Amino acid sequence: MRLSVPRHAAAVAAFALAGLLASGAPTASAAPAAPTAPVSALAAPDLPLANVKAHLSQFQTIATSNGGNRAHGRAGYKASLDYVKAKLDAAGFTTSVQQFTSSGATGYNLIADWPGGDVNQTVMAGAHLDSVSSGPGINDNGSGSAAVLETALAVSRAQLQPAKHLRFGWWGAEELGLVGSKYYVNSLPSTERSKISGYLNFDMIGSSNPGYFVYDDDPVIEQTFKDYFAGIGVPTEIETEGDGRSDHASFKNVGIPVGGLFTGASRTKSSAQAQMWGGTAGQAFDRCYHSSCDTTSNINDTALDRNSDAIAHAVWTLSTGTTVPPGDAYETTADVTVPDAGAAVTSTVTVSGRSGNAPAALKVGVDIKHTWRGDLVVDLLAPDGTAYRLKNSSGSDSADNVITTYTVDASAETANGAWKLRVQDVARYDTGYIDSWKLTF
Ligand code: DTR
Ligand code: ZN
Ligand code: ZN
Ligand code: CA
Repeated sequence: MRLSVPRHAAAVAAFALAGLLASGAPTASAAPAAPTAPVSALAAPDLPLANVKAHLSQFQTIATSNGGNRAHGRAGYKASLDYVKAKLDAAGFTTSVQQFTSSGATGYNLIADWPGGDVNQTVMAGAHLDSVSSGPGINDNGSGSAAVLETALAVSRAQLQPAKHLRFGWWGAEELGLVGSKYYVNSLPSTERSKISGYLNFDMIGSSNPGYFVYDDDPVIEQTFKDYFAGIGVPTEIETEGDGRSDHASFKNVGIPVGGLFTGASRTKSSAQAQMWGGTAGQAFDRCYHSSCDTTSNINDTALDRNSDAIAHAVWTLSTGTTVPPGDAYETTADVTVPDAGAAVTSTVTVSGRSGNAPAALKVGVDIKHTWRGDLVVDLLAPDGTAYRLKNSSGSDSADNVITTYTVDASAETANGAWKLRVQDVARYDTGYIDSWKLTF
């Protein structure tokens, strides 16, 4: 825990000493010079699962406070939109609320534009924000709404300046028949529609018995998602029931390239799928689909985490025009606790199927949740044990978390093998854990 009073001199002295020792931490004799550590704008960040879940908690609270749902025409929907809009306004987006009428009630779409980029090539990502009237709609579709929101916030945190213009949308009244997204598309002059180079849709991406489905629509968008999941070693299937079943249909119907992700609804998981993905065969992917039990307890964290990161990957890749060649990202999202002022811990990513050595610009994306990050020393260990210092301790760096991408000259190392991230907390009173980390070749 952070001291309630400023660190006293003795502790500061001890800390500084520890810090100095740590900066000389034993590394392999062949340890090359510490790599530069620029933050790369090209590799998408790992979206913190905790942030996505915090949005879901807000949606749950809103539903609980408004008759148990977030449905079109009910107070819970507008409260959900106001929450999302406030986050985006604070993050520097240009937001607008579009009103429409459906079934005698006023509906709302929320559109958020990230300033900059070529508006003639607009990459759009969206999700429907409404639930059915019978429940809070946390998976359907708080999950998609929260992941798209966190992706937008990550764009702001990174101050991303992609070549293409980025736009995000949260749709009303999808459950009444794609009403909000249809209204948005039909209200766009054809000259504006032609500027949307692709629309990415996310509707149910955290199902409790998840499958990993990729829409089989635009091939470039589809491949971008497939590459991401291949890179983290997760097999995917083509979404076969998706046509017309969610908001991407509104865009597809006017000729805009579309794609998206889905973790399944009321259909049951087959034995083969359970073999592939885990979970329970013969049970629905989401047994609370359109039910009152679609609450924050109805979410599979791993599915939500992976799909959130896949969304960030696709938004970064499709808007910056850079693509990481297929299968070049290797990641782990397993949390590893870092003991306070204790021994170093490691988290392993196994690389296989590659040939030759690692690149001279190996990207090491880290997401370490830790208060007073100055306590931390971080190293990359190559398969042969060679250590590359990524971060030294620094008594004065009191900010929280290490969420960044380092670039390492790993050209002296063979690519295949078990790579490790080693983290040591060298000062007392603050604690944390490795949330995830990723190697991109
Ligand atoms: N219609 C969506 C859920 C849904 C069912 N099948 C698919 C396929 C692809 C995306 C979404 C869906 C809803 O109830 O919101
Ligand atoms: Zn639904
Ligand atoms: Zn839905
Ligand atoms: Ca994570």
